[in-house]
Amino acid sequence: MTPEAGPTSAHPRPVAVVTGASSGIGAATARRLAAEGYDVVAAARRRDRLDALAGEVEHVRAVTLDVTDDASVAALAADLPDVAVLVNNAGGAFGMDEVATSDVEDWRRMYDVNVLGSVRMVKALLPALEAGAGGHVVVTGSIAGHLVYENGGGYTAAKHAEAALAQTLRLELNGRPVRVSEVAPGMVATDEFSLVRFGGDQAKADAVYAGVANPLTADDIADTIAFVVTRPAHVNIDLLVVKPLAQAAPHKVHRTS
Ligand code: 8X3
Repeated sequence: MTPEAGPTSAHPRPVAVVTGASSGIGAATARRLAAEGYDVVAAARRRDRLDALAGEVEHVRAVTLDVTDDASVAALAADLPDVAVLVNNAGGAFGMDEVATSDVEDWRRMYDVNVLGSVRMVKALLPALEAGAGGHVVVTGSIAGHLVYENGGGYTAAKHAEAALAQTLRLELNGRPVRVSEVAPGMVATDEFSLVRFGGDQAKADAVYAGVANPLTADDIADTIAFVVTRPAHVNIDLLVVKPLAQAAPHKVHRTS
């Protein structure tokens, strides 16, 4: 399932599907997996961004996908009979509020895109992941899936559920040729994660990373995902938690100013 030699007509590139590939970690992962020898299906809602990525990077193709829509997921799966890697990366945080004042709709949206989006993709692609040489499901989780923090209830709950999904899937697929891994990043400075979380408030988004010498980048996480999927087929990395040196815990971040 890992590209071991250059692709030939007898050994075409294995397919990697990356959701949420229009920006941030997803886009970086699409680029990196193409460089690692995969034929990458870069999937997301924003087709213009995907087309730009596919136009720029060889072996990346754009597919419009909304992971919250059953029909959209089914349409993607219909064209993919053999998939080596599925990176369930689509997701995000909406809102930063105490439970008492939080918006239930934010909780619902976070559960839908982070958790149910991954469930839909796994259900739809499992036959393709079991085809050929077998496959690998990677969940882009978060430290928020393993710890909680004030004002993060809806997001930490969704990310805990994603971690539970990965663990459950690993149990249920035992004995079948599909690896299951979770990569759980801490603070990653991307263009959109915090901006979306704070509803477009750039000042609040910038404050998340203020004074932090070197937050992780999307490429750091793409590098980690590439490492996980390029291990030999019998090696299953269950979980990798990745934080910048400056971050000891979600709430314990060294800032120089
Ligand atoms: C992003 C990390 O600390 O904002 O998943 O929850 S955190």
